Amino acid sequence: MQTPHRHLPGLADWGRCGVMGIVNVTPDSFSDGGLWLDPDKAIAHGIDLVGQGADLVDVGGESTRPGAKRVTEEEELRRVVPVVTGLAAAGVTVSVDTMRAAVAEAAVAAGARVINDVSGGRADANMVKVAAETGVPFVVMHWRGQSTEMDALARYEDVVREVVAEVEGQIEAVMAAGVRPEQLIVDPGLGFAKTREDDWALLARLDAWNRLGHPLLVAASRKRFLGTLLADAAGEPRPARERDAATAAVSALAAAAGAWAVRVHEVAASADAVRVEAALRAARDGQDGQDGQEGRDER
Ligand code: PMM
Repeated sequence: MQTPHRHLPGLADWGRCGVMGIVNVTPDSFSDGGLWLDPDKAIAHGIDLVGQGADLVDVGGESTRPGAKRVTEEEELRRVVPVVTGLAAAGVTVSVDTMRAAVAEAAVAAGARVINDVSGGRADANMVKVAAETGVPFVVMHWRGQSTEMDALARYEDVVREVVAEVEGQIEAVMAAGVRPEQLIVDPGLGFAKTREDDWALLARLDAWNRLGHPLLVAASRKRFLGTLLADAAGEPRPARERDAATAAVSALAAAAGAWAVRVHEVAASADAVRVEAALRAARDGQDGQDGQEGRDER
């Protein structure tokens, strides 16, 4: 089991797997597109997620669902910055979900404390510089290409080995450009250039990330591999918003595998799940300690 390295610059140590609540300020995200386009609604939703147990809130202004077209930088800035500003002013720990350096930079200036780049610095050549200069935690997710092409890029011989190795290579690249190792968070990128089988294989082997020694973020929430798993008798995938119980189950399992945080749309159930896992972990550790004590008494 991974012992998560939880000390990321500028972030609290939650003492358990964290919960990152999602606020997509987009018209077209696959499960919540259009719900939070209005900045006031988005801010209220982010605050609500914290009330439900989120440790931080991930604000994104561009959908990355398979096939999605890119928005312009101006539009992304217009969506993201007021929401980051409002949430940060309310005391919320904010992460910005963007592939654009200018958006990341503006969001950090507005109070964001994490840059969550699904391309891990590959989509925009200036991103790594912004990550290095701001010094905030930086998510390096496994990514092979933009949403319009990613389904065609899901070709692997050994998905776990290749995904970990590709992220490792990207970590070396971002560190060579000045990002410090303690800033880095890794993420398998479930659903990004992955088949359903690939997603399950990656989830089954979260321990494979231990070797890299960076905190692990797991973002399974409402993704299509869960929809397919829970398909009805006619084979119709379960609708996205009815995948939250399955998402919470993944949250408990990811926490047990030592994940640093899970990224979810519906926070309450995952917040409970990670607390259950933390209690089990503490009981197990306590038990271990007691066993040791008994052993000493016997001697
Ligand atoms: N997935 C989505 C968006 N952002 N960020 C990280 N770090 N990892 C992910 O897997 C990830 C992400 C797509 O889901 P959404 O459209 O529901 O936000």
